[in-house]
Amino acid sequence: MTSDDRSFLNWAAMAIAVAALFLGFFAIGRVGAPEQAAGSEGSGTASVIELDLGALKLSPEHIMAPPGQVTVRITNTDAQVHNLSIMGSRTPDLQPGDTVDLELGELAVGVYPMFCEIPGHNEAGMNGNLHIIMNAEPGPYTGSGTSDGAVDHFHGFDTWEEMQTAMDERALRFLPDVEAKGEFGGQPLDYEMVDGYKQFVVTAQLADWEVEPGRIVEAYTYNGTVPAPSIHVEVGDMVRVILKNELPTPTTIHWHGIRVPNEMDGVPPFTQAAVEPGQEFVYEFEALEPAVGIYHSHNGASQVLDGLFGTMTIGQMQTPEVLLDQGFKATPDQEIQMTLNDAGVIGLSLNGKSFPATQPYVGTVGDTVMVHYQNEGLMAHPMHLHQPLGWIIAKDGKELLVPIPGDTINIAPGERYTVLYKLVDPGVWAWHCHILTHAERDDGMFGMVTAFIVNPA
Ligand SMILES: [Cu+2]
Repeated sequence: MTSDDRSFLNWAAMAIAVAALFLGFFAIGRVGAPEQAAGSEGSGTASVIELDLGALKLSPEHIMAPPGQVTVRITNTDAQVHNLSIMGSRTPDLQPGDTVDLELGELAVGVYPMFCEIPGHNEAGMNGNLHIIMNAEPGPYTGSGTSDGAVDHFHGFDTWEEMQTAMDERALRFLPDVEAKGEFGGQPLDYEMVDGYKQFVVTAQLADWEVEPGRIVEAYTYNGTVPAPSIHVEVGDMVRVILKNELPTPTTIHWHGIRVPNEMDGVPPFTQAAVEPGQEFVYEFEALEPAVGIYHSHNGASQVLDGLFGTMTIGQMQTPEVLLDQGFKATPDQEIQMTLNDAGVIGLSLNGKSFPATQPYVGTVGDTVMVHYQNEGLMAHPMHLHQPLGWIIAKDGKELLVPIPGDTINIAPGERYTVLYKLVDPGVWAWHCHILTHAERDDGMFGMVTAFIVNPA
């Protein structure tokens, strides 16, 4: 069901074509490419900016600094606990009166969202942006890097040519840079047959995870990857999952969207005690019904957001008859799990990777592609694949009585949507969240963006 072989063969041919396509899309009006467009390298500037966490509000909401080393000095001036997340770096939870320095490392020109991760606080407006602007004075953002409040058409670049060059260069890192993407998570997890059970071993462990080239975070993982390895079984299988906890904190596994006995549901302290560091817990259940599910920690939101999530599917979803009549194949040419996240150390990401490190997908005109979207983040994300029309065939693993068309499909936290796409036209088709600030910054595409490369038949 994978297209690994074909996609591998296609790479050499496609890389050049893709580079040409992206250039074609973005190069209009491009003039000489100034070296300094990316901004930060070797600038040697170090900035410290002060920021207060007030009552569900950042003060100031927008701050700025020049490219280089950036530290934000954060004080909780409110009466309740807050924290702050920027670019996947996060403060600990700050008690009233606490001050902490959040070191962000070397930042290039761009706009970086920042928000409090305490549930509900971001939604209540506790967010803002860090603007990295050429020659800016560290401090509150004044709109242009100057103090006159003028509109910043070039987003901190001196000219539109420099801005466009930075955007193009960022986009072009996507495909030519396949080598730099590092490991992808979500690979199939092998099992052993033991006593009539399909027995899987899942080790909860800290691991360095490269979210995008050069941005390596200390993630909470199952078996070292984000997402965790994917578990697949058939209806009627007896399933045993041995959870080994090598984390510094207690954890559990909850089988989201999967029918299990109550004592296997992974919710401490109701159904089990939390599995302490160094301990094991054995989950056993019969796979009673088809499912498109998730397995994740149920012991603290941050464990999930920081990477403790993976997919678990039971059985095989069928192409509905009504879509066979429209040229969809009964058996999809490939099946893709696409897990969304937007917080924790992982941040805005598709399958644990942020553009340009996201995995490109490759197919051929005429292919039928089945995609299972799952959302493990804190916000809803309307996922949009350019060009092919998608048909939603299942919601939360249950087949719809009538498929619904959708080129943009909003997926709330915890939801799963199964969508069939028919690849109809060749090209490089962008595939991204349509909350535009989840997909593009002032210096180009980032976060929840990938592409489907469709080769001619
Ligand atoms: Cu989004």
